Amino acid sequence: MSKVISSCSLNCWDNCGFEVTVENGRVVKVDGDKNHPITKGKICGRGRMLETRTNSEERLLYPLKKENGLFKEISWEQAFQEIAEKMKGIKLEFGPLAVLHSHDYSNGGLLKSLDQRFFNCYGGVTELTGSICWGAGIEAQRWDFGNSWSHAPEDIFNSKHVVIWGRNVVRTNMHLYQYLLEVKKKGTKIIVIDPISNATAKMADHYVQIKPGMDGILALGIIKELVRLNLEDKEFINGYTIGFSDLLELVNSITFDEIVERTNVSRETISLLAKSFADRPTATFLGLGMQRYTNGGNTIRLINALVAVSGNIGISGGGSNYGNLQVGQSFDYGALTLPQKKEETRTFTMMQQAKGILEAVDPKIKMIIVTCGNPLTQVPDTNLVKKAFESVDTLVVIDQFMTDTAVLADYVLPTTTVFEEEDIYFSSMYHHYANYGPKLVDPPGEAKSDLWIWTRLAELLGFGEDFHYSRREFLQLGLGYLEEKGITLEQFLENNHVELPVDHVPWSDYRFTTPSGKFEFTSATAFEKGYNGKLSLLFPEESTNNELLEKYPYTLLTIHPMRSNHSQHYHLIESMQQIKVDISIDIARENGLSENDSVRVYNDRGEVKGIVKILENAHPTTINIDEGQWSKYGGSVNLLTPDRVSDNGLGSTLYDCLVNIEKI
Ligand SMILES: Nc1nc2c(c(=O)[nH]1)N[C@H]1C(S)=C(S)[C@@H](COP(=O)(O)OP(=O)(O)OC[C@H]3O[C@@H](n4cnc5c(=O)[nH]c(N)nc54)[C@H](O)[C@@H]3O)O[C@H]1N2
Ligand SMILES: Nc1nc2c(c(=O)[nH]1)N[C@H]1C(S)=C(S)[C@@H](COP(=O)(O)OP(=O)(O)OC[C@H]3O[C@@H](n4cnc5c(=O)[nH]c(N)nc54)[C@H](O)[C@@H]3O)O[C@H]1N2
Ligand code: SF4
Ligand SMILES: [Mo]
Repeated sequence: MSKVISSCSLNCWDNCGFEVTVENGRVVKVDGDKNHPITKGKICGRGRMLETRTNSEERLLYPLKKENGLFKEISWEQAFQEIAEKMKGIKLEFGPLAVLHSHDYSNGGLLKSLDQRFFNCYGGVTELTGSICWGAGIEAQRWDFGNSWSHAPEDIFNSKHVVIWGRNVVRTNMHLYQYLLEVKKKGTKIIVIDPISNATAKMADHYVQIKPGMDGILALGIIKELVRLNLEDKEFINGYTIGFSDLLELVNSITFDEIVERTNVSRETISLLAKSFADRPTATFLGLGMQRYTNGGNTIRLINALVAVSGNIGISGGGSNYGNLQVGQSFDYGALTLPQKKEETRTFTMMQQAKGILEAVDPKIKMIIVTCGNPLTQVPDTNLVKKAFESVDTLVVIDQFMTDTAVLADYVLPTTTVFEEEDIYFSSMYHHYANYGPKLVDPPGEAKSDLWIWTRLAELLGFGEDFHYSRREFLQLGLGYLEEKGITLEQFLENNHVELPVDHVPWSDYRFTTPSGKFEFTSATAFEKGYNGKLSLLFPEESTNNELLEKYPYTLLTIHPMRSNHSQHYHLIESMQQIKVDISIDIARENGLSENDSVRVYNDRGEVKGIVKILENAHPTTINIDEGQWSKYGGSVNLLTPDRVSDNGLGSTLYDCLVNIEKI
């Protein structure tokens, strides 16, 4: 028996260090690495269950080919010959863009990006842009600051106030929760802004219940109050920003009464929030909740504007903390993915990949290859996604399990889990430590790593030399400029985790990477992209549409499940294999519903059925169904969600979704 330090691979804020027990060539237990500086030995059930995922009887063990509607096992040799043959033919007849690479980011390994190397060397396929996850917010940060960078986790000890805005910390970011518990003890005031009084709200000093999608209007209200009280940071505004007069114009275009009506947040609370922001330093931790609306980009920008006006940018204990892209930006993706090899490009947005597939001409999509993603469950408007993925000649899915997407495939290729391959893991969401994960056990059956699959296919397609590197050589390529800063692969092997050289307090020199070099209330980048660049009054699309509201009066949130990472754990936890429909007390009363009643939730896009759970304290119009459910257990909730893109073009509008409910 041995205990080895490794890493979580799941797409999560926390990127935990693991201590994995291996016995007789088998992973038997996953615990936390007590020496990890941020995650300190604590991990969640999803991480622990990577043991169950690895040892599961349901793992895919052999390459599969669908014939007459049934899967049959084939050899790797046959799978590669047939797939390579098709890829050659498609390239010759239609060009490489007739292949679509559909993916998400379910594994945080550095070498997972080698799929892009493969597709670039093939000639450049149709790729996905934007992000269902956080695209609207990332684009907002780029417009305002020039980049999306966060403060180091420990900087929270310098904050007088901490605002958790649309982030479900207890569920999704457990180590931030640990920090909240610590700073609360020493007197830091914690504010949670969320339509649902979640577990984080319960420990907060103030819980602010907001109408879904109205956070930008609330931020504007707080700015209005700061200005009224003469509490804005004039030095920062005058010295280091542009566009403040545009913002003031917007502030003056709306009354406090209208703000209260739109947000359902009281005038007193707006005043309290203004005073908390002015009593610096105040740290704002933005989640992804309020940017998954049609107005999501503008919402995040208005919150940034509030953080700027209150003088909380570039100071220790402050910040508008969203994604921490400086983590991923530390690595040399160019060296790994070889973008210069691309001969042609075409992009679909991640949200509207289904429309992209169905509407593509010149060339049409002939083949889709899916890696690190499960679009049939995770991408909005499932019925349309299904139609699109069924419409192509060849669908290849690389996965560990027979997911809803894999079920539709013509070829399913079985791949490894985190403990069966060596990699370096990081998350560009929160802290800036990257973890080394060694290969601990052999994969079951004939499952092979994604890299092995790309390498064999590359050989058959004539660019094998681009893959003639060992994993360690690839890791070294990815470390790129880090080696110049003294960070080497050897350090990862010796220390298990390495601190990346990033700013702990971003923008402390007030030199922003925007076109003007200043914080931009009015964005030149946006203007260059064809938007007007000004902050504006924007509202969610569906919940402000009166005609739609008559048919579908409730807002459906589809937040992340506690015990599963998206779709990755449902099939392993029996108690999760039923849809739970969380409803506000008001909706229960209006519809005569009680706990455990069976209900149907529906709109024009689809319906799902589930069992009622009544939320103790939620905005009166709110329903929630956790995302990620498999179709065999009644999912996916994306049967109901819209595929509209966010206002800045790159995010999703998953929570901008009206539904109705009825007892069945
Ligand atoms: N347990 C678990 N943890 C995870 C994941 C998982 O699947 N399971 N996934 C990981 C990934 S990929 C991501 S992106 C992160 C996401 O982590 P979070 O940012 O926490 O994302 P959500 O689950 O969408 O929850 C967001 C919160 O926003 C609230 N919300 C919804 N609409 C609004 C609104 O209009 N205004 C405000 N103020 N709040 C709103 C919801 O009620 C919820 O409390 O979690 C990561 N961690
Ligand atoms: N309604 C609704 N939909 C959502 C969300 C929401 O809040 N509400 N959240 C969105 C967000 S934030 C995100 S990030 C996405 C996540 O969407 P996805 O990333 O598609 O979801 P996952 O279920 O995490 O993983 C997808 C698949 O990757 C496989 N996989 C894991 N590791 C590997 C690997 O190493 N190689 C390969 N080839 N496959 C692997 C898993 O087995 C799984 O089947 O979902 C989005 N969809
Ligand atoms: S899922 Fe997140 S919190 Fe859980 S072990 Fe993995 S990185 Fe840590
Ligand atoms: Mo995500």
